[in-house]
Formats: sequence, structure tokens, C-alpha cells
Amino acid sequence: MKIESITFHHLSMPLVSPFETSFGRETDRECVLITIYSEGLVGYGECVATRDPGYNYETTGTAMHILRDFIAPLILGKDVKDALDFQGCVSGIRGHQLAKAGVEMALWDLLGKREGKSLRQLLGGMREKVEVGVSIGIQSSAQGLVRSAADYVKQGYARVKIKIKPGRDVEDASAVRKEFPNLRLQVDANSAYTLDDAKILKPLDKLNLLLIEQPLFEDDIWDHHKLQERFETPICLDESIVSPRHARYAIEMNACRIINIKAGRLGGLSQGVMVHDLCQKVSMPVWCGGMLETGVGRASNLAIASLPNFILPADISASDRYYARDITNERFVLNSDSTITVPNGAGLGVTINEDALKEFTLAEIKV
Ligand code: OSB
Ligand code: MG
Repeated sequence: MKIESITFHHLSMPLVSPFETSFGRETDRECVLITIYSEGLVGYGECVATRDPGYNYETTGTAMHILRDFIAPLILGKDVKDALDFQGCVSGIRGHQLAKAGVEMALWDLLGKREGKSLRQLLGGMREKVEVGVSIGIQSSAQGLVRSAADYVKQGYARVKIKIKPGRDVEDASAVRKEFPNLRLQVDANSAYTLDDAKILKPLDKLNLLLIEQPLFEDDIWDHHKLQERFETPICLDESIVSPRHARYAIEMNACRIINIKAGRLGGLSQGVMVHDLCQKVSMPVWCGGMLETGVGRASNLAIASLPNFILPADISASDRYYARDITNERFVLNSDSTITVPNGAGLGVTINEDALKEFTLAEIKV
């Protein structure tokens, strides 16, 4: 596909309620919408970089810089055949996975539109709907957290993930478990602990959790291996797995029993599928993580989560969990069986609401 021009929209969208993790609190969510024009078609991709370098080192600012000054010049005017061809084009750029992944998503959208196939079909997904759960941020109190969890359970979410940090961990998780003895429950620390202070998490082992997500440093794999040896509950890695190579390291080191797949963190959907396949070979379950995506990224997450080894429920909630107004005309809703339906249209299967896009745009660059 000949890449004729690209637009980058730096967006800021109000969240329906603040989202707090061990690394900070967001009331508005920033990201970059990538629009690629090619042979009469338009492809969209979402770069899930955040305003602050809290989840990883990338931000919407670094992403705009890398996208405009380094990635765009490598593909503009070129004939990019597919995702792997694109990965070859940008292989000289170290890191910046979130920026690369946003462009790869737009290329998949174009490929699907050209071939009249959905992203799910292109990736080899088999499910028409995906089982989902909700991710709940840190609340002002354990009682507040229980109320929030109760609200989501009532809406029909059959799995809940709660964010933890030192001082807000065992007590919070125990309070939710006490109220919901049979709820599928998991926790996410976003790298807030050291191996030494993770000792205090030991009581979590008695709460029948599905998994403990990313307790230790974002660039660590080895200490997670040591921690996994001391816990019955599966450790799940998120931040630490930034490529299929890292997934192999984690598997070989027994650093975790589950991997969270985010195409963004891995540098693209193609890399996400590779991690999926690698884990499937060794019978390690995976699940699809989220980054508070707009309808664009949400469609992409649903497509990849339809692959067979996505065994645990995804962090893909309904659109209204985060946004009163979204940039897509399509909104995702929760089905009564705690699933969300994977889009069927060509490519991502979503269209852009230009008025909403305008409303949320902080800056726009066209190359
Ligand atoms: O660690 O999974 C994470 C959101 C922003 C950054 C990191 C994470 C998250 C979430 C939200 O947990 C998942 C969602 O999109 O609902
Ligand atoms: Mg996580």
C-alpha cells in the first residue's frame, strides 16, 4: 500500500470518572490518533501513549516526536506491504513500541478495508464475542472500592481487576473478596513493589485470585521469577514484556504463569500475535490488557482478543465505562453474558465522528 499522507491528532478526552493507579491519577486521557491515507482509503490507528511517563517511558509528547520525525519519514511515499514489512522499516528505531504500534494498527485497518476483511479475520481470530472484565482504579477507601465493584458486578461484569499499591493492597483485595466470595478477581500493582517489600502481599495468596499483575519493576523479569516461586497465585507480566523476545525470556525463566498482551506495549498487533503463539505452544494462557482506549483501540483489542489462547477475560469494558462521548460513531456495549461483540466491518470496523475528534484535539500534524 502506497503511503500518501499521514495525520497525527494529539487528543485529550474527559473520563467519566478519574482513574487512579500506583503511578498516578488521570481525569482526562491523552492519546494520539493516526490517520493514514493510501490509494483512496483511510486507515485509523490509536497510539496508547499517556500524558505522563508513568506506565512506561513513552508519553503523547514523545510519541508525536517519534511519529513525525522518525517513523513517518521511513514510510511516506513508500509501498508498505503489510505489518511485517512495516516492522522492517522501523527496526532501526529502538523502543517506542507504543508509537510504532499505533501506525501498525492503521496499516491493518487499511489492509482490511482493501481486502474487505475484518481485523479479526486477518489476525485469525475465531470468536465473535470476547469475555471481558473491568479494571477498577484505586478508590478513596476500601468501602468505596467495594461499592464500585458492586456497581460493575450489577452491570454484568463477571471479572473484576483492582489496582493496588503499597498501603492499599491486602486490605482492599480482602474487602472485595469478602463481599464477593465467588467473583473472578485479580490485582494489578503496576510495578509498585520491590522483591523485598512484596512479602507483605503474601496474604493475597489466600484470596483465590486469578492472578497478581506486574508487582515488580517494569524492566524486571528475574525478580518476578523469584517472587513466583514464593506464591501459589499466578504472577502475570504486563509492563516487563515489551517484545516476543521478552515473552520467551519470561517463559524460560518461569517468571510468570500468565502474560497480559497489549499490542501497544509490544510494538504492534503482529508482535501481539507472536506472543500469543509463543505462549500457546507452552500452554501459557494470555489475556488482552487495555489502556483506556477510544473506540479505535477498543476495536483493535477485541479483534486480537478473539484468538484462541486468550483464555482469561479481557480488560475491555464497554465504551461508557470511560467515555460519555467517544471519537468513534460506534459504541461498544456489554452483552448479558459478560462479553463484547467483535466488530465485523472491514478493517477495525469503526468510523470517526469528526465533530468529536475536533472537540478533543489539542494539536494536529499533517505530513
Ligand atoms: O496496567 O493494565 C494496566 C490503564 C492504563 C495503564 C495501564 C493499565 C491500565 C488498566 C486499564 O488497567 C485497563 C482498561 O483499559 O480498562
Ligand atoms: Mg497492568
